[in-house]
Amino acid sequence: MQPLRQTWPQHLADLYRERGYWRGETLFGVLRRTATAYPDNFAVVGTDGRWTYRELHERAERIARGLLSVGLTPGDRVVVQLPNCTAFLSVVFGLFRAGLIPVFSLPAHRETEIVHFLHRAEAVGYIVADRHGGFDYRALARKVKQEVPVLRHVIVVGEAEEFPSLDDLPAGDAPLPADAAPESVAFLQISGGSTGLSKLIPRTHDDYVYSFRASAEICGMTPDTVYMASLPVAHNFPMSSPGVFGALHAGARIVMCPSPSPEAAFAWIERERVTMTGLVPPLALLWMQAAGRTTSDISSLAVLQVGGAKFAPEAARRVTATLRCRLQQVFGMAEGLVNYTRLDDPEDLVTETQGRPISPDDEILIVDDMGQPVPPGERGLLLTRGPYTIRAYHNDPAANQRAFTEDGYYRTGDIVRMTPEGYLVVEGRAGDHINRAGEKISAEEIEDHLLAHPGVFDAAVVAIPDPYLGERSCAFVIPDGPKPGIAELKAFVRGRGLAEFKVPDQVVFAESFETTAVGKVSRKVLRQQLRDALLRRE
Ligand code: J2J
Repeated sequence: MQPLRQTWPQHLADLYRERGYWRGETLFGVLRRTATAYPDNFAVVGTDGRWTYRELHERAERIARGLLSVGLTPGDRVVVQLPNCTAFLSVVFGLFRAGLIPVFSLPAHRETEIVHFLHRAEAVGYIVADRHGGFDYRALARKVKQEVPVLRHVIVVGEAEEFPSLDDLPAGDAPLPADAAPESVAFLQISGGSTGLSKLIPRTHDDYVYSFRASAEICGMTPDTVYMASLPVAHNFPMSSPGVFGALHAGARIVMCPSPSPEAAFAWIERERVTMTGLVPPLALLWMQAAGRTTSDISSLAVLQVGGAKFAPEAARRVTATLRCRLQQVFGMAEGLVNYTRLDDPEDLVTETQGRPISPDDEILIVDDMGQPVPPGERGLLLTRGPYTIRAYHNDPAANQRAFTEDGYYRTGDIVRMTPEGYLVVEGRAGDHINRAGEKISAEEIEDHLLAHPGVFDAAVVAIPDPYLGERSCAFVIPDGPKPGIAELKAFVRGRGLAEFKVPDQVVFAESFETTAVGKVSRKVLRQQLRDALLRRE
């Protein structure tokens, strides 16, 4: 099995400890601490229950014992695919307590993605919900199990059918292992991925705990905060910026909202007196629209975070008037760096920038195509390194070569500029992915699926600006023989077992792709040309 590793140069690791960023606390240690400090406070509420900190802690320990007694062993990797529910936390903290390594996938992922995660992580376990959002995850688990024979343990939360169910795990009296080393990898997060399939991101206890502890401080979280996870909680934003983990650190209450639709979410806000939540820009627009005609009392909401994709300043300016709360912009990435506008920042900074980094030791470089720093205030590519930004992906030397500089900076692929106040403004992106309502889609991955269709000679997938989604995906297709139907092409991509958000929104047929005098143009240039031509026509 490929070892899990994430290493910073020794002198920096020493510095991060000396400055108090890395405090040697593990993820489970965070829950143990708050469960000791606030045993009777509610930790989490969702459609499947309401537990105090003491109960959550007990449940996590029970699950840890159960997982070890069915034969999982510390260090094993387990893909977790659960919707927003209280069990998400007991399962994930149970895994942490048992020294097992969660691999976080989203409810939208399907066979192709799950099989990829299982292979890449060499996972032997897969924990799923029974059903959610009209989809049966047990059926998915059956397919996946056939394709991945090394998958030994499928565990279902809810009605398990032929699988073992979470509730029926043996009580087990196996001793639980000692706490993990804080510098060890705690879990694998999934990258947005601009080339090919998603990469796996190893995050350590030390670095991740720092990122959400500092985030909780920046966002003023206290035991009185009621944080609602509106976006899928396995995503890095609602998990850690400051998200549910930040809320657990602060002893706050977590509301697991099963759907981000305004109707569902507003009802939860009223019922639980939610004070803070996070959204992607298209949802923020929907919520603003719905706020005028809702009968729910959402007056408890004090802070709305918006991130994952660029929030237009015009929309940002309307948040406070429509939702009667403060806006906080969040520009982050699962690889590490997270920027926030601060709660006491002047209006212009909050509406026009995407914030500044969490840490004084987040290093930011803005460079041109040659890797040279641009003059202050000019646009360039954002490179970063720091106390919670990874130095390497898991088991992917080619991606590591591309994504990190020799001196350890992560190439974010984002084009940004820095204001005189030191705040970042996201201006665009160099990488070829589509940021569809905060979901990142790799152009290359979808092109590969289209090329598998017998009626497709060539395909190029590009991002097209979209008033609602921010960006939508458009596939340019050169047919091989008679044109396939658009619906058929979409069904074909869907049939390859992909998350629905990856199915092209638009398909445009072309006779050929332009080539330059030199010969075949690069994919990158081609995608740019196609996008520009389409936008000129529209
Ligand atoms: C423009 N682009 C943004 C923003 C992310 C907090 C918040 C978001 C994520 C996330 C996260 C943006 N404006 N406000 O992990 O902890 C785009 C950038 C970035 C990429 C990362 C968190 N906020 N983006 O979105 O790993 O292109 O993380 O590099 O999914 O989203 O995507 P992801």
